[in-house]
Amino acid sequence: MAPTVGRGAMTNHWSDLQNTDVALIMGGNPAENHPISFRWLTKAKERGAKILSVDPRFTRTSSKADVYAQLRSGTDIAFMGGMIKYAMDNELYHKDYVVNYTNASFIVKEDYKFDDGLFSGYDEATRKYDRASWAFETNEDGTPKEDKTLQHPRCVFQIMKKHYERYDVDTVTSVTGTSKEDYLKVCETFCSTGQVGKSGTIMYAMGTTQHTVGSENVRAFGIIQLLLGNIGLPGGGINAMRGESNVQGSTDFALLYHILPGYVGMPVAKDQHKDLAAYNENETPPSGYWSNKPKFLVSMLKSWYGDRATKDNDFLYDYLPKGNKNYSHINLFKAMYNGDLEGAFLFGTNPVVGGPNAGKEKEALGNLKWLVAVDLWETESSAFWQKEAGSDPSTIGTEVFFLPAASSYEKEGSVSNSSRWMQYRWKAIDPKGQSLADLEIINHLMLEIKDLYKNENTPAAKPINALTWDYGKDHPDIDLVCKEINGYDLATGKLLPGFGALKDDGTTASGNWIYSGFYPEEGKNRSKNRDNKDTGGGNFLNWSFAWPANRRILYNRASADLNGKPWSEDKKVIWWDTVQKSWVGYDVPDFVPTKAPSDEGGNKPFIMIKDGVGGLFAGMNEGPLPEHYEPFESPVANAFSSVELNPAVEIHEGDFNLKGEYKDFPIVATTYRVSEHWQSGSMTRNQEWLSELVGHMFVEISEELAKEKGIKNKDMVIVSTARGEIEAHAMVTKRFKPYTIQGQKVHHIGMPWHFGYKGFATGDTANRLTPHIGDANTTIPEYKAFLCNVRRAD
Ligand SMILES: Nc1nc2c(c(=O)[nH]1)N[C@H]1C(S)=C(S)[C@@H](COP(=O)(O)OP(=O)(O)OC[C@H]3O[C@@H](n4cnc5c(=O)[nH]c(N)nc54)[C@H](O)[C@@H]3O)O[C@H]1N2
Ligand SMILES: Nc1nc2c(c(=O)[nH]1)N[C@H]1C(S)=C(S)[C@@H](COP(=O)(O)OP(=O)(O)OC[C@H]3O[C@@H](n4cnc5c(=O)[nH]c(N)nc54)[C@H](O)[C@@H]3O)O[C@H]1N2
Ligand SMILES: [Mo]
Repeated sequence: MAPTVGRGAMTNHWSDLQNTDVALIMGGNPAENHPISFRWLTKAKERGAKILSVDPRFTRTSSKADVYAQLRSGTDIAFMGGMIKYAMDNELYHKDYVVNYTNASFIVKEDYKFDDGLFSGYDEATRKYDRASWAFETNEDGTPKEDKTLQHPRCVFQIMKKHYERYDVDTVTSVTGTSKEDYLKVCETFCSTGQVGKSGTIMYAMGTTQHTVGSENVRAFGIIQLLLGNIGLPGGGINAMRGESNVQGSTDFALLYHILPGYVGMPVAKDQHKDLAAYNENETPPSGYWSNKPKFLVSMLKSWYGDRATKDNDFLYDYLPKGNKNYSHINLFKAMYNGDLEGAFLFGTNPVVGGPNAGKEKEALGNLKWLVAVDLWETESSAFWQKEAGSDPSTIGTEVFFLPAASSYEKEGSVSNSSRWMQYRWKAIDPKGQSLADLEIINHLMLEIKDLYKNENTPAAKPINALTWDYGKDHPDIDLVCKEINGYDLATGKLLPGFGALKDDGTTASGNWIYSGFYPEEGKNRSKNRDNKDTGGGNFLNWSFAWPANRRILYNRASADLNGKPWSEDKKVIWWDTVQKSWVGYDVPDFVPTKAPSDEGGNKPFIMIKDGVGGLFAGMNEGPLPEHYEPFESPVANAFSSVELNPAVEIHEGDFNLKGEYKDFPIVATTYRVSEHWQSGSMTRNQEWLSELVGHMFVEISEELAKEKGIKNKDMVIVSTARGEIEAHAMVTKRFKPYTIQGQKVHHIGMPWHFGYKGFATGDTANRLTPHIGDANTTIPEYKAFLCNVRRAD
């Protein structure tokens, strides 16, 4: 795992937003997409806090902001790189925090180089980096060499300073298209939170991540927050506003292809992961909390395979799928398109509307032999073969099965929100017709599969036969599932008190270590906790269960100084109590509670990270420091180097991902959400009242572009890209403005992606336009920046 701060979750939490002094909202539009956040931001504003909105389009969030800064889609690293430089040049960073709680003082190896957009170790043929030269020089005991004065030319601080020298205000704003005045106002206001006694939060979502540089966008946030000393403090942090109601829970439970539950890495490498011993040796860091990883993995295997998993058989580690393939959405659909997949389950997903280059993804579905759709409605995806969908059913051989699913109100279970809170929800009404809860569907399915394979001894059958699956035959008992996730002491049969009790010898079981402790032997399922009393500092410790260990603010040890005293009275969370000899305060300490500041490692607050400090310099697939690259399709050449596209991005060539050139497609386009619709629209375009509120597909066009093209408000227009064309109503608006980018006028448009042909509110699908290319670390598609053209539809 990359030693970064802030994962795909909030480091802090929704109600903590009330504690902030400045909220930088960049790459997200919470007023419309996460409206509850404004309950807390409004409280912060009443205390005098400032809101900054950085978005290519003036949104409802921007309308509530003190400063709005416009930027061209896909240029956030330029924007943040300039802010990092601003903070360093003007010495606005929190010096004590930077020196002691980050790797600013670490000495980087002599071989490290950065030259014209490329870091040392790049292999052009594979588009991959060898990271060896990005390592730190080490002392004899293996710890990094340091220069606490931050003067050494190869210390991280100086390397960063040099790296961002090129990100001066003129260059940055010529790339982003932001007015210099707005840009400086944002930098000045946000960097004011580097002062002791102040804290600033960064709130982001898909405007940040849906780029070929999405992960590095988040890294740039990490760097500025570490420089300003904002990580671990109330009102601080990096706060990923998650999307689907349970997307947090589903990633926690390994919906992503490259992880096991609780963010334990999948075994992928042939040699390093060939058996449990090899995996443990290569994947267990010598220090930091991840040094417990073998306990998490073995306990997970015990929960899957029960008594069949023994020390002698490596706890059946061998049954975990292995292989170094990228099974992201983009790659799965490419495989489907190429005919490499026989069948697929669409479990609550509608890719014909929501997938990148959706026209091609629709074609790809036609290459399947069978497709199972589990959904509340028949969607554009499960009905992709119909004439109505523009298909010729006589040419499609895919057999489609539809399983009606129960909606969230018709079943019980938990969802985990962005704050990492696991909240139980109870059933309100019985499911309609034949629809079943997903858990029921999975249970039936798994029992059938086990029955099918029970007499087989093939490699595919073995893990299925070994799996313990005993939640009940007709109706699974959800309480048993909850308890399995929490985990048991197998010797006593008692529920575990938390992940601290997990062992790697096969005597404990837990389905997901980060949730261990939510259902202890004493007391009840803590995700059902509903005490809405503020237990101090804006935390509500008795409302739901927050992973890990009911902790609300991650890295909260960093809110106190080297001696364990809060940096300021206003921003205290936990502190060292010299009488009780323990960390106490408003939150569950993100630290060993009895480890004194003077103990070995007692002032290393980032316990998940090997070195115990925040990573300003940290290895990602495209380098140790965020560097600006242009999107896959861009209107200008990269002003920072001669490397145009993120050099570590996997390029998908062929007709699945045609690339548009500036001469044909000179306009920058982005896609986003509206309050009135939800995602691919199945949930909202099937509701009359929401359909009436936003009834048609539309595209937002600036007054200037409308004038140039002779387009009036409500005219039908055609938006085209190298991938396809769609028709939409023009919404001529002041919310977009043309940019001046490197001296050249560039138009920018935007549109929602909620539409399809089903339901009451129908319209063309924006994703027929979007490219099929993803970020270099996560492969999230670049939905937010591409090139198009616009013309009247007559
Ligand atoms: N009503 C409603 N709420 C939702 C959803 C919904 O469909 N409807 N979906 C949910 C889901 S799954 C998710 S993931 C979240 C998404 O939440 P958000 O990320 O807030 O959603 P978007 O509207 O896609 O994008 C946010 C903003 O990013 C801006 N943007 C585009 N490109 C860039 C860029 O390069 N840089 C910057 N700084 N900004 C850019 C867009 O103009 C847009 O205003 O919302 C969730 N909430
Ligand atoms: N251009 C563009 N495209 C995007 C984005 C963007 O910003 N721009 N955002 C992307 C993002 S962030 C996301 S999350 C994806 C979402 O993409 P999808 O997940 O494909 O879209 P949804 O509409 O959320 O699909 C959910 C489906 O689940 C069904 N459903 C609802 N509740 C249940 C249930 O309890 N059980 C089952 N089985 N089904 C249920 C709904 O009816 C719906 O059809 O889209 C992505 N696509
Ligand atoms: Mo999402």
